[in-house]
Amino acid sequence: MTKTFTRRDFLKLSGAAAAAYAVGQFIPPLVARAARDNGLIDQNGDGYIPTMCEMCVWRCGVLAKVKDGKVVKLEGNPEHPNSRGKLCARGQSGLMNTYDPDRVLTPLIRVGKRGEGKFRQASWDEALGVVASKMLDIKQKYGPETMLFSSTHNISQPVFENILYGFGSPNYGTQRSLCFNAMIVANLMTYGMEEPGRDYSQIKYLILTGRNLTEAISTSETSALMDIIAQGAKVVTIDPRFTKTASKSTEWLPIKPGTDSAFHLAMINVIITENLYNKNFVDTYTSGFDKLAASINNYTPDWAEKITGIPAATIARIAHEFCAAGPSALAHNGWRTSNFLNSFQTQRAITILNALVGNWGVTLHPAAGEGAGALGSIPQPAYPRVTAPRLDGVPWKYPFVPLKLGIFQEMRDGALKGDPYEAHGWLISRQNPVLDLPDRAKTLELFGKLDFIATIDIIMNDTSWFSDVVLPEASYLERYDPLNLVGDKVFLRQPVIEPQGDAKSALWIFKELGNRLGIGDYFQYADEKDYINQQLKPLGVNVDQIAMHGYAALPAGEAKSELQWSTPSGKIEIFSTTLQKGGFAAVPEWQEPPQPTEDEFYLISGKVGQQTQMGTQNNKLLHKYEDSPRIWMHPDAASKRGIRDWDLVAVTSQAGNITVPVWVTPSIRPDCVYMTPGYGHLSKGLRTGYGVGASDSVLHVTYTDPVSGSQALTQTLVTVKKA
Ligand SMILES: Nc1nc2c(c(=O)[nH]1)N[C@H]1C(S)=C(S)[C@@H](COP(=O)(O)OP(=O)(O)OC[C@H]3O[C@@H](n4cnc5c(=O)[nH]c(N)nc54)[C@H](O)[C@@H]3O)O[C@H]1N2
Ligand SMILES: Nc1nc2c(c(=O)[nH]1)N[C@H]1C(S)=C(S)[C@@H](COP(=O)(O)OP(=O)(O)OC[C@H]3O[C@@H](n4cnc5c(=O)[nH]c(N)nc54)[C@H](O)[C@@H]3O)O[C@H]1N2
Ligand code: SF4
Ligand SMILES: [Mo]
Repeated sequence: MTKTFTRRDFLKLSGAAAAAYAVGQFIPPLVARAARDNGLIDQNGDGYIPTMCEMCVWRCGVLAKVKDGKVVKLEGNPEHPNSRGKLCARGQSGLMNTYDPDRVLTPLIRVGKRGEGKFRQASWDEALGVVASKMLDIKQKYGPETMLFSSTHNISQPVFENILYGFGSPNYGTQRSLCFNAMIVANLMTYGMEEPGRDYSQIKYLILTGRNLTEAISTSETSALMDIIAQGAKVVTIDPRFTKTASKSTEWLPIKPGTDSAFHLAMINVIITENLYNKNFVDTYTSGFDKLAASINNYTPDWAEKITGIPAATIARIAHEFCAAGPSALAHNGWRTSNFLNSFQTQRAITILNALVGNWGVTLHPAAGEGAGALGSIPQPAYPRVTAPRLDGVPWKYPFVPLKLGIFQEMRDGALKGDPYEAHGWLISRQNPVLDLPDRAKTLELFGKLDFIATIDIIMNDTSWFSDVVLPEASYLERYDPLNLVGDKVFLRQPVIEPQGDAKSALWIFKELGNRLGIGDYFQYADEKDYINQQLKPLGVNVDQIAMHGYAALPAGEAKSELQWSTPSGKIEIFSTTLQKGGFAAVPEWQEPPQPTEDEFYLISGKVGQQTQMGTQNNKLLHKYEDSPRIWMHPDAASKRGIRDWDLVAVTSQAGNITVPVWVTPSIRPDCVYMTPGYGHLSKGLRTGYGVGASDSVLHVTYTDPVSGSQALTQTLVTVKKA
């Protein structure tokens, strides 16, 4: 983490800058303008400009040190609540996101065979013209629904959505079903909200089920976890791997994958049969407790011990400790909860455990109101009505998957099978489906069938590599984006250097493409600053006025009632009538996952602190030899197969096979192997990342949970043999 940069330092610095703001000759015009208007840099053009990180979705506050028209250092902005003056390793390495020698800096049009990597440079006018005419061609010949669109969470995403909904396609793939569908749908069914907020300051007892907070970072939550550990809170980590979070916990339970719901059901059994629950809370604020009580008799700790590998006495003890902490306890419902087809049951059991200790209003709260209503919106017409069914089967095959979440892997499979119709084109923005979807061969097969693929990215990622047109976005240090809401403030991303080459902001790209598609009415802003000024209008400030500190405060929102839930009964639904109507288990139940044979392992995927998803492996500052990804294997499993540390092994699943070196380590159960995702790039346009490691997406079999639409990432079984 970086040195602490105090608010005083910042004010001192900006005061000094304001005193002498003549603009030096090296300063690019965009930044020079900001400097002139706001006094952010001194006469040599040097200074700190506040903006936001985009090395991951937390968008911590950054103070970018600019010298001679170049960014030379990124510091945390102490005024930002997520980072509070700190940046993680990825945030610190953000310079290389901008200065990566493999950046795509002009629009590219494919000249060789698809996937051969031969492109020619083109002007924006030509490239956008090609994209628009191909898309309109597809619309005219086959219908707008045969164009696929996809993008992963980012702040210009609502503007991207104007392209697809304005164009008239219902087929939109986001990361959500690969990430948190099981958690969100379970929360909706139980609490009537997507994700409650957590108040760490109140937590004395925390159960983390497959939530690796110290590596799979959520800045504010990760530091809050460290704070409560320092203050003596008990933390129980349930994970088949000894993660860094496990190492910081009071207790690590190396559970057998896919059996978490058995563990939680047994906790519920103990809590109910021994009357440990908060009767007053349960009677007043929940519905269906009796039906739960009648359903858990068989789920004893002895029963769960055989399934989970966790001793019955440990399960019973944890149930007791959890209830003893009362409302100061929290069972965390995780984030990437897409592990098994039964993960939805795990999620429901977790929501119910929280209800049983009555922690609502103490450690759990309604999510803070986003305050979005306080910002101005950009006018736009209503979207055209779409009658075509969605390729992902939502809602016609998957009635409980919210339309907004969708099922990305099913959209791909529907398009590939032509069920209910074939797809012809794909427009991708800020996403890497070649690596993020399970079963890479299938994704590439679909790529092979499509008439047209275009990608908007900053580098030649694997998806760009297989595209017909690549449109280069300016990096996050080179552009404006729509405002980002965090708590009671809106934060500004502003360019700290001029875009390199011909790269452009997403706001510019989407508007220009929209105009060429004949849907310009969805993009009623003159330029990026005008977009932000329209957002800021109700606050009575403009972008130049907030540039100095990089944020604006929002008026206080209405306080939300703590004890209200938007469920059919208005209570926390332990028994879900909605699930019952859909023919699904209305109280959580045990559903047995597939078992590995003697020969097989569960394949575990999981984040590491120094990389983000599938997108940062080409960053030279993050790429180190010791990070060279190996597959983890327990010493017992290795010696049984005559495998030693660093041996190359062939890993095979029903979907594919790869070769990787082994790390023999007791940090994993003997029936599991683990791989870091995001390696094994196919694009030779990534000169640092290419040739490093292998991709677990080659091995993942596509399994979709029928209730939530989650892809079950740990459900894939593999064999491992010496290569
Ligand atoms: N540094 C960094 N931080 C990130 C990200 C990143 O890419 N890099 N990505 C962000 C995103 S998008 C997300 S979704 C979150 C993910 O946050 P998490 O969900 O916490 O992270 P993961 O590493 O995906 O998975 C967590 C753990 O689940 C374990 N696991 C797998 N199968 C099972 C099982 O059956 N039972 C149990 N109990 N555990 C199991 C894995 O061993 C792994 O340690 O992280 C966010 N933060
Ligand atoms: N095997 C395996 N698969 C997984 C997971 C796993 O743990 N293991 N995790 C799942 C989860 S939780 C998630 S959230 C998804 C994430 O997977 P994706 O949704 O694909 O997210 P990223 O890998 O972050 O890809 C983002 C792309 O954005 C590009 N990019 C970066 N900055 C910019 C920018 O400023 N502008 C533009 N236009 N592009 C930019 C990067 O180059 C990268 O190609 O993967 C899922 N798939
Ligand atoms: S957590 Fe790290 S990578 Fe993510 S926004 Fe914050 S500093 Fe950047
Ligand atoms: Mo995610």
